[in-house]
Amino acid sequence: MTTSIHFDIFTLFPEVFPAYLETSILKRAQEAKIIEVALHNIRDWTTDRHHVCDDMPYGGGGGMVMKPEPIFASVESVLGAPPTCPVILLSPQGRVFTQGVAEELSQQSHLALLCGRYEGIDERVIEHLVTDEISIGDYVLSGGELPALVLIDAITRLLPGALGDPEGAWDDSHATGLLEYPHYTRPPEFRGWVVPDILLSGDHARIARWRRQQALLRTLQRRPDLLEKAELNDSDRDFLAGLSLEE
Ligand code: 9D3
Repeated sequence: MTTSIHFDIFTLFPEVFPAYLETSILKRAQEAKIIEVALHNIRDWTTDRHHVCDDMPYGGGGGMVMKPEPIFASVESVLGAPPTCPVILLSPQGRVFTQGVAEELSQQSHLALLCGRYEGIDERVIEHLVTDEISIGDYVLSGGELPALVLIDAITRLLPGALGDPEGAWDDSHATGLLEYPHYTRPPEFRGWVVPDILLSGDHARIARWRRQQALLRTLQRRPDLLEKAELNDSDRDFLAGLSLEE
């Protein structure tokens, strides 16, 4: 069986997507039919002369609200009514996107991504069309387009065959839980800054141990929250215990 996902993106700014979708892994994944991405401009489903997609909020207040009619018309004309696939609204109010959420969504064969703009979307869209709301983190963006690309990128990387190099897939899944060790490439000395000797030693067991310890050290220093969920073995714990004493 072969896994593939069809993404339907509903947006007022379809033109922002192609450059990223036509680059590197996402480009190859589309060529290999691992993913398909269809872009739909919500404005194409307006019926008024000026193609208006926003309006003033009932009850007053600042900003504009996305009107429900063109959103329902676009989503239902592409997906049918009611849609049978998840309809995900990218929204600051959503559950936060994580690698775990990416893994969950990678099990679907069809996903609709609805990108909000303006101050918000008419709540009836959320109540009666949207099945899931996702945020990519606690900072303010201008709309859901970049978050939609973030989802597509993270989900596609999990699909079989999407990463040309199978090492990469292995590394990704096994690195979860810890930050990465530092990477070096040639030259061995650059502006007087040298590559750690051990990496040039050819001693693969010592190199693997050093990398693991660097990953543990960095995670402790920068993301101690990750250490609580990480899968640690006895020698990891010995190393970390030894560190806390040194300070
Ligand atoms: C500053 C305005 N906000 C408070 C009144 C409301 C607001 C509305 C719309 C804030 C951001 C947006 C547009 N953002 C998204 O559509 C969005 C988003 C984000 O801003 N951060 C993280 N994830 C996401 S997913 C969609």
